[in-house]
Amino acid sequence: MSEEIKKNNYSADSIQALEGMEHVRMRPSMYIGDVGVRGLHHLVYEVVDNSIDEAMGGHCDTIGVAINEDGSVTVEDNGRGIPVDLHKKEGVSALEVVMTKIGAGGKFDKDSYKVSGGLHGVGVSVVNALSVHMKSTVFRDGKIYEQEYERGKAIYPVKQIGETDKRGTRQTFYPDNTIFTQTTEFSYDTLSARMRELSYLNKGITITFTDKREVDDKGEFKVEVFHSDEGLKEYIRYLDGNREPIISHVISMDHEKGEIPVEVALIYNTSYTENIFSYVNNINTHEGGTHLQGFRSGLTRTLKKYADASGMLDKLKFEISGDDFREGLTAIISVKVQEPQFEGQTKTKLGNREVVSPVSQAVGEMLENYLEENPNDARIIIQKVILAAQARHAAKKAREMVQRKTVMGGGGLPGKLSDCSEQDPARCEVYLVEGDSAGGTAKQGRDRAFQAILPLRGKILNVEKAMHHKVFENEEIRNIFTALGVTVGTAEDSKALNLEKLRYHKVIIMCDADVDGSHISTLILTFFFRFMKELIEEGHVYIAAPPLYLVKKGNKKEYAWNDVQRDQANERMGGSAAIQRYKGLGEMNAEQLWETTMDPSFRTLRQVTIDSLAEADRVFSMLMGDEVPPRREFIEKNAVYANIDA
Ligand code: 0RA
Repeated sequence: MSEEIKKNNYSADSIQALEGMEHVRMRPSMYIGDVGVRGLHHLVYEVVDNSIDEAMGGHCDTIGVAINEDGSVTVEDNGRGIPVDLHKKEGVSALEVVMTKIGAGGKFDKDSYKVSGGLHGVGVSVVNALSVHMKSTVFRDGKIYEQEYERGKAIYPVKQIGETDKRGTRQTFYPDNTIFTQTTEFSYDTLSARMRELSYLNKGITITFTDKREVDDKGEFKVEVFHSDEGLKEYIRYLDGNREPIISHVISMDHEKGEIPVEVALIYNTSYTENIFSYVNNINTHEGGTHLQGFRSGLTRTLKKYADASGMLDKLKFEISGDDFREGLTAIISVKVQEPQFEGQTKTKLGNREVVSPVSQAVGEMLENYLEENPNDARIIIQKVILAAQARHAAKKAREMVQRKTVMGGGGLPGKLSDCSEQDPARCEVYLVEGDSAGGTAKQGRDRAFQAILPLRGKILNVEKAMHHKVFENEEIRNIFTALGVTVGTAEDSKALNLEKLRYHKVIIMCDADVDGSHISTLILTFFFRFMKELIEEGHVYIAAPPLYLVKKGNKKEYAWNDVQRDQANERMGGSAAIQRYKGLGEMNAEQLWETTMDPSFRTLRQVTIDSLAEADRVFSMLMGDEVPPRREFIEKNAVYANIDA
């Protein structure tokens, strides 16, 4: 038994422990963020985190994660096993303390690598409290121990159930549907993406992910094995796999400087987008912070110094800005911080000042070495930076045009917009509709009090492949900006978006329910993702779901969104009903469009959310990039719904 556990006065705390667990059940959002889809998946991350910690401490190398047939989740590692010895004062095992006491998780191992992070690190007892049933199995000292819990309470003391030569910990939990009222169903894609991410962030560990809810044609479960020997270097290759690199290697480094482990990898590609993903203690810091600041300053300082010395900037008439060094850059930065201070709206911004300088120095050294050793690549990077500076000036002019129209233009709303009469943005919604004809139907069908319609002409510009000034020159895109009322950003920060003036709190993409329609939705989403990310992050973006079929017999009619619904409707009508397949929105009349897709009391909207920025970026770069075959296949299989929660 290690020191810390002895220090704690458990007997005095035993009643409090129960209160703590009750508190978790009363206010779950305080511990896991929310009780929706995100919070549900957070339970798995919490349990996996504990095994990752054991691995990072050098005590295990394999973690198994499984969604079981009954919908529960099992996480197993080959670590030392959570101690089960009896605590004299408390009269219960260390395992029971860990499982049933809030704030006990992992902390009792002083030598542990454990670093606590944001929402994570709340402890496995929180998962236990929010599960109808949980079972811990420990393989330790040649024996197998077990304990089970219901809604966080042990139902029997730890018992030995057998002998083994295995070592490790296995945790199985079944989330409580009275807490997670929306759903208790785990998403394969969400968990798989996170396990992949974790394997890149923690090189050397093998994570096996199995879904036992279904079997394939061969009667086998879906299994994925994630393992990365090269960590972030490989992660960059994975993320940028659909982009074309302009330099010969991924630039990377991995070292500890002044107590803070820093890992960085980056590459430059032919695109015009900047993609930097930052992590603290394996948590994606969406809002950036001091580590990102250190990264940027190290990158700018080193490249600028090299460029100045090279003489390549001599003829340049423009100042080069920080942004220019990051066009076509994909980078990942991962730091481990003992006591992270998380700030910002979503608590995903690192505040620790002491992180800036070590990261900046590490990045500087890494780049200096690379540029030195690869002069050809160095020249290519600097050329790209110069081009970016030139394009930025062109883009600035184009943007100012949009700005003038948006801010000053008096009757500056696009002519094609049919606005609503309501003034309060919180109650207003705008439908972005594919094509002028469907736009006309939507205009007739809508409730003009609060629903605005903006028809978009066919395919909008693919922003993934266009230079920024082209984006701002594009009429459809300008129409979207002006209709939404948001300003585009400033010279200092071209991507800073001002959402305060947003004229509609629901922005609804309405396209045909076919491959072309989903391609157009994807184009619009790509535009939002690259230029109005906050709009998605703040939950303003939705996808409308028009029906696929009208099933009609006599004066009975029903709509169907899939084949099963269609057949059921037909059966309800006694069979042989007339079935109309809608090939597009245009085939519906105004009344039908209203009652199926626009009437708030009946329609289903799919809110667009981003689980993982990195995965979303990869998917968009694939969907919109040059590699056609994977795109076709992906769109046909998933439409645009890969990153969308129903
Ligand atoms: C603290 C001490 C010891 C093991 C662990 C924590 C531990 C916790 C978890 C959580 C999931 N898997 C885990 N594996 C190990 C034991 C220290 C020792 O044996 O000396």
